[in-house]
Amino acid sequence: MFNKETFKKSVKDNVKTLYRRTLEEATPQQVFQAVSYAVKDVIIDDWLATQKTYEKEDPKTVYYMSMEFLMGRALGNNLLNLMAYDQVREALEELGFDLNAIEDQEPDPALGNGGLGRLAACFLDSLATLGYSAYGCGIRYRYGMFKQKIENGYQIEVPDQWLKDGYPFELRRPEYAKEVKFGGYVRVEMEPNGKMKFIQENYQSVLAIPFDMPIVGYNNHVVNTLRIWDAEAINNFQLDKFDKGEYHQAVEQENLAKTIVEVLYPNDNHYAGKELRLKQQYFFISASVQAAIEKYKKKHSDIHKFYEKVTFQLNDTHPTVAIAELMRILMDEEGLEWDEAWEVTTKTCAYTNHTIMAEALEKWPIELFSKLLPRIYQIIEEINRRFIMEIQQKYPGNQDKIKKMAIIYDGQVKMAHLAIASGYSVNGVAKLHTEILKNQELKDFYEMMPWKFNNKTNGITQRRFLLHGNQMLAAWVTDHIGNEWITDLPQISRLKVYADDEKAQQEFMNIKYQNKQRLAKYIYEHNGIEVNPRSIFDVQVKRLHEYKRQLLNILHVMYLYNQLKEHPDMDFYPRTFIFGAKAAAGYRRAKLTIKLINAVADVVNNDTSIGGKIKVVFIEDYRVSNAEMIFAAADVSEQISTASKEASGTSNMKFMLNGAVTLGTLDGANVEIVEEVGEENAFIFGLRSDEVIQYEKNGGYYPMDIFNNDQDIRKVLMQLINGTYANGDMEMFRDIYDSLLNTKSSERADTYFILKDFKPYADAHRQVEAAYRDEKRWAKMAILNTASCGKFTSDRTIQQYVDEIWHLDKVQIETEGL
Ligand code: 4GP
Repeated sequence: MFNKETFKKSVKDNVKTLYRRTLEEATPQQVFQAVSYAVKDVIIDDWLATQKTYEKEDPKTVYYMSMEFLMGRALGNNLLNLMAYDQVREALEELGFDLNAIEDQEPDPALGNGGLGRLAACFLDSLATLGYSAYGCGIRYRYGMFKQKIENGYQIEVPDQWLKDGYPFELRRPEYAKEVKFGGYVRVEMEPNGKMKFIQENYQSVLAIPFDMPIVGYNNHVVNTLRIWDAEAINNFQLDKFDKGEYHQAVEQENLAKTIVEVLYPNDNHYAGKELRLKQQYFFISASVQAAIEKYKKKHSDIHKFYEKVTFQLNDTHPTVAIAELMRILMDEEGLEWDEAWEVTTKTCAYTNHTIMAEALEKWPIELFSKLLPRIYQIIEEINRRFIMEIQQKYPGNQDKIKKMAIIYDGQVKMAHLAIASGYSVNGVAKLHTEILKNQELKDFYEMMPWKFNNKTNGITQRRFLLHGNQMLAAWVTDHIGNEWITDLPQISRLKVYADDEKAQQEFMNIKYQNKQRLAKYIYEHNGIEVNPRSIFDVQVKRLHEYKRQLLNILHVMYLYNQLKEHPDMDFYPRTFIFGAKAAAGYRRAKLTIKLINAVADVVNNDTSIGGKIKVVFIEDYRVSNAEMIFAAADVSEQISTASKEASGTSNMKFMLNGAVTLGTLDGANVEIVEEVGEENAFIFGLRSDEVIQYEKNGGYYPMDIFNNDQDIRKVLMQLINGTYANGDMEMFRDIYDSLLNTKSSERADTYFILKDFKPYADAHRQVEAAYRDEKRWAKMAILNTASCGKFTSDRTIQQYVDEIWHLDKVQIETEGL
């Protein structure tokens, strides 16, 4: 139980033991550490109680395997979930500190890129809050997602040294270390009983050391574990190796350990094909699978029933080697026959697909794969052989099916095919996405095994993105409908009765205004740009990717600016266009788009002739912590991906929760958002997914027609190559211009249908402006958005995974006696 006085004492003691300082002498970072250790103390009791309960009740456990967990800061969130936020704030005030300022000292653990990694974090929060036994399994990257600096308008990547001061919420668990082996060859031995034994020899290995982070459930004493693996050399410079002349091997092992967990690959929706990445994948998977089996065996003697107590959810294809690793351990270490091991494996592993972008599909060259993971490769070959036989049986003589579905084909190992052939469930992340998987991308697989396919529309945790991120609105919601929404978001629909209530409208919009002021202050402090909190805050924050079409957004800003210059007296409601986005370090065009946004910002923001009616802001280093503040302050949520390309999107849900109105295409979960809130409370434009797919089948469209016939668009595009936004440099943005019009390259012109959707987008913006001018209408729309987002809680998503895929048992924690 939380006790204020004990807590204060614990903070003081921590500063003393950690830093040999008094509280008065401590730096802000040291105070943060001391406070966090005091909070961890409180958590540990529940953590122990949870593990005790799990041991006693032996519930089925999900291992959520993911290369990425984009957790965001833990301190504030943990306090809220422990129901101790207010008391700790008071305790700290009494000690002379401001909790918000202390929270700001925490580095953002950014062990993920974007959507898929943040989804994993929301899922862990929901699993704990709903009372399910779960582990997150991942990698303790020494450097997470890079920090973004903007210099001269360009993105600069700066290493994210999140561990430099030590991270107080993690716990090193060397007693659970596991060895992971790479390379060498497989020797086959015949055992006396005639069984073949496969032995990996001459390999290099590393020691995987788990670090556990507590995942605190909301007000229920459940504390689950995020287990991220660090690597250490197995035998630090063995002297006998020197003697035997194996110096080289010893150093190599040491290097392998150092490099393997060094850094997160900063790609979103994109596969880079690097050997080190495959090493990372096998590293954390092998350690996690070994740990899961070891834990199971502590309580159970029959490994054939492993799947009754354990399930592995593979977060995209990155953890797919888990399938072969489980087969390997079951056969080579537990002595199961192939068929027995296959039965266990195929009842244990399930796969989530997060993207249909072709460039994101993982395909490993056989040579690289088989060298690095010789035994795993053998097993995949055998899975493939048997799978092809199945295909042949079902479609006799149909070579085309084999070509399209084989796991190994054309010299490559196709990880998605392995996951589908071997998993018991394949799910997409929004209705539309799942339909596209079934009818287009994975059609052949769906036809062959329809029962595996299912949809789990994504969700987000309202505890971080409303209760923590927007405390004023959270309090207002609770005042009106009570606090059940915190664990039962559909209750928020009870706000609907206030949608027409003038007082409620004013209060709601006043909170929005205060949140806009807070963001305006942040922008002023970080960008030196003054923005008007009375203007429409129109926001697009997400990874920078061509399919997400930040380019469409900024081209539209250029168009509006032209309009304003041509018609200085036009009626124009002031607009602030806010962007936040990291581009993968090697993604040239995405980085150039960032430059373009900043270049437009420079010109527009400094043009006094338009009287500040348009402002453009690029928020540096978009990440979970500033996202919470940005969502709270948004009026308009830009969700403008080319229809069919965004699997779900989750920022759309975070905006909606905070009362922003969606301006978007019918893509991903936008479709379901509109279903919930009603078309009249969103602004939908542009090509539909089936239209996009049809164009793509026909080789695209001819954007030059639009360029030739639409003077507004023509003018905007010409400004890319006449130096308007580049101090006269006509080449700076030519690549962008070319990508939209030029057919000379192998690339299709305007792959993402930006010009095609431009005018409908501009029209939708006009509707947004008109709606915003009508204050009551807007307030009503905003309230209805918040009130209609009940479906989009990750609690609902997780409950569906539990009911329809995992079948976990719900647990209640007994805290008596602690
Ligand atoms: C993302 C999808 O792009 C996004 O639509 C979805 O909401 C998110 O996963 C969670 O399901 N994909 C990735 C990726 O992050 O790297 O493929």
